[in-house]
Amino acid sequence: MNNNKSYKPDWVPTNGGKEFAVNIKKGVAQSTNSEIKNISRYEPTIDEYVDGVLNNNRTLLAKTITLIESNSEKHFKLANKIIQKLLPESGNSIRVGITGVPGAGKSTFIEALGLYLINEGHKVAVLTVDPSSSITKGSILGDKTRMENLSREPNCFIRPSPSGATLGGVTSKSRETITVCEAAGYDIILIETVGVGQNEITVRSMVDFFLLMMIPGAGDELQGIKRGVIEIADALVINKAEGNNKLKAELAKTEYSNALHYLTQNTNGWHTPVTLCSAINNEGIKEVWDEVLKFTNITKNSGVFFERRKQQSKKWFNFLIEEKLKTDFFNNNAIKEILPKIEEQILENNTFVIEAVEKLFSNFRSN
Ligand SMILES: Nc1nc2c(ncn2[C@@H]2O[C@H](COP(=O)(O)OP(=O)(O)OP(=O)(O)O)[C@@H](O)[C@H]2O)c(=O)[nH]1
Ligand SMILES: [Mg+2]
Repeated sequence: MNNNKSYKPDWVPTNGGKEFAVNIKKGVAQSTNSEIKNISRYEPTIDEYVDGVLNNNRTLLAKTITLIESNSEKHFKLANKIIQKLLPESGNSIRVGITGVPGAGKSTFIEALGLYLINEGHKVAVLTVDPSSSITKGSILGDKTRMENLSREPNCFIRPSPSGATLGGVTSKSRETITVCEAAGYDIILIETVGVGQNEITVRSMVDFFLLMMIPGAGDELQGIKRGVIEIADALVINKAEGNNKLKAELAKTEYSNALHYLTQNTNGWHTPVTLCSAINNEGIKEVWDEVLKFTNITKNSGVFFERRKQQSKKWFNFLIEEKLKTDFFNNNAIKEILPKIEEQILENNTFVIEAVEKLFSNFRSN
């Protein structure tokens, strides 16, 4: 075949004239460059992942978190091996949880705080915990978690929660994600969660300091704030305290400060403060952080800080055992086969529930 850009097909007689107008254009040959092929399929080794995270290679950091968030067994095992190697390098951070009703200004506040902290020489990782619950019907934070100025900072890493995750799922993923970010050198971890359902409790169980963001003027009921949430907070921050709102914010501050005298404090040796801020105007941000620093100073000196982390690890351990038991049980072949039948029997009132459970477990144990 000739090498010209266009040529006559084979069936055209060699001495064929212009009546054979057909010409074939040579297309672009498929790339045989094995290097290019390998790049797209390239799967880093465990050590490459580990070194990448430790050197804050953002691509490998993001890839590691993707492995953690994956539901595939293969990825899960790989992620575990990576985390195991990263564990000794983790733990050196202040973990702060931020909750509040949708629209309170959490993301705006995190952006302002993040920029302030980076300016102070810190490295900041921002995670969001936003499970698709039956109440929120999917992601509330979703696209809104942009934090555009902050996301441009080289010393900031923002990771929105995995989409479609359940609360239990988000919990397990977020904890591991914190570990990985700490190993990558992020010394401040900010976790945004929306004040719905069990989220606050979940996030409380993985942070050192828990901040409840509120807005002035709306009653507690309107803000969906239950007393229980105030009791697990280490600081109350009233946002949007500017202009016409300022006076209302001051009033709210007095009310909450008074109320806090009658409530159980969340952390031993720490009196939950109430502060004002205007995240959009960058006001009151440093004051909030000063409280966090005061808190870590006091609790580290008293040992409460470290004791809490220990207790959190213990609870986490128990939680994972429960999760594993559940997974093993429902993935067991015998259970998978017999469960629908027993459910049917229960619906038809053919068996007692307690008896059905016994039957299931004896099948589970013998398999
Ligand atoms: N006036 C005023 N508006 C603010 C302030 N902080 C945030 N906002 C506005 O409030 C709206 C909600 O802010 P977000 O930061 O997205 O609130 P959020 O709590 O993260 O909301 P969700 O992620 O949906 O739960 C936006 O329009 C912000 O511009 C503030 O200090 N003052
Ligand atoms: Mg937000």
